[in-house]
Amino acid sequence: MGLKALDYESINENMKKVEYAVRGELYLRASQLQKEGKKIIFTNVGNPHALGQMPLTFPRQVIALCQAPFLLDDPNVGQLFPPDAIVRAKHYLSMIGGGLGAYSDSRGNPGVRKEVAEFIERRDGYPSDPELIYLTDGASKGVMQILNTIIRGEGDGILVPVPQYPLYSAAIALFGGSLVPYYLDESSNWGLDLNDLRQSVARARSQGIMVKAMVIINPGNPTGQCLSEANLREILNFCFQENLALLGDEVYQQNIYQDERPFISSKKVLMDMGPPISKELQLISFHTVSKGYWGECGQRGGYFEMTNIPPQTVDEIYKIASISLSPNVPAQVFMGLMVNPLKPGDVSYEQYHRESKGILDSLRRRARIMTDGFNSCKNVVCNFTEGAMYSFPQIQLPPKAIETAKRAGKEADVFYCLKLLEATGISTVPGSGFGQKEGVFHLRTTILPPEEEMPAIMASFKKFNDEFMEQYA
Ligand code: DCS
Repeated sequence: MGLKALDYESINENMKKVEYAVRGELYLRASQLQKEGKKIIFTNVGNPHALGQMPLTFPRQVIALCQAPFLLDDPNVGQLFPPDAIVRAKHYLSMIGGGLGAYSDSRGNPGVRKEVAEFIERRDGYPSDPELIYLTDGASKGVMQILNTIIRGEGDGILVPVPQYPLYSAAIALFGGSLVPYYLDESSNWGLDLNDLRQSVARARSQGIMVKAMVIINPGNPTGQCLSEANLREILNFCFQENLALLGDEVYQQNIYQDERPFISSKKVLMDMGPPISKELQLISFHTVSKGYWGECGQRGGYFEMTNIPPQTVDEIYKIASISLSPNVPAQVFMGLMVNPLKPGDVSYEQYHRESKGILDSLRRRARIMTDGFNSCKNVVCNFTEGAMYSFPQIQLPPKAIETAKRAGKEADVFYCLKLLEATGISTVPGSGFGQKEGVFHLRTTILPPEEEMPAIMASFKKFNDEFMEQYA
């Protein structure tokens, strides 16, 4: 008898090529240790609520009312919910029609898409068309939809930063395309070197790959850098010259921990540049409710905005989205609330402002504690986390450690991270999961553990690291 359809030997080969380190060997071992009763600090995923961050009160009040609309008819509703939450819940319920239990349009609810467009207009100072905004189940689904649209086969290349968030490498592998790496320069705070970029494109073309698009992650994951306006301009010009679409992953746009370079969107820089580029360059920008001070990862809300994409392509993307019927509807309400937040004077504004500022201020302090902590360790150097949610220190492993790892059949950074996990319970992701230059090692940790626990975590890291470095000196 021949192979069955779902026998391992006969399944989609592209699936087997996919690697996703954020939930890889380290994570599995950490879960195992946790089951055995060890206290694990899960800093492998940017999942704020899992590490104790409290949800913002106001959006949860609104969503609670949307989920249980009969509460709105309860005479006591005003004792449990503030008036602005009640008004907002009624607003979404009337906009959504069938309530949260009904499928929406496959692009998302038109009213929420209009709120997203208004947010983009306020942010960038340029018009945004709700018809070109699609709501998605987290930014991940949007990224996958777009990569699926671009990639026809192995001959299609996507420029991806290294280090990168492995959603990109994984999705490109799954769709059977070619990842074309460009390296971020650690010594210039993970800046982007245009010459290196040009060489990457030339090399790929000489191998017969048609480079079609470039991904940027701003602020960076895992690298934490914030791109300057000048840098974005260079990138856009480069894409224009090389005829590449730009995929702007801007999910960390609220997560900024320095004041010199406030977040500026690719869309705004593109529009500022004026024609012809502003009318021609194809840009897709992604956003989510999972990050920022929301951190509502489990709700799975996201959107992408399409700029200069031909209507026929927009329709094809719609058609494919329709196969999944509808993005999460509760998440669409979260997205509406995120892009259309409370204003000064609203009854719940003060609390909302206090909560969101509290989270961002604390993240800023944690970014500092973490970077300084890493830089105080032997053989560890770390760029400051300017944005996003991660630290990505370089671990300068001694040759003896690299040798020992090799004998154990492990990448050296995996070896180090496993030892760290066993000794301290700190669960990180080895740099090899994101890509790094040959012979250079890193780990990624989130800056999300509770602030009051941070000094102890860093002290325990330092103790482990410095002993490790002694041992393998
Ligand atoms: N883009 C980037 C750069 C991300 O870091 C993430 C999530 C996403 C997109 C997708 O997020 P959502 O699908 O939730 O909107 N970051 C992962 C990470 O590195 N740790 O946690 C999740």
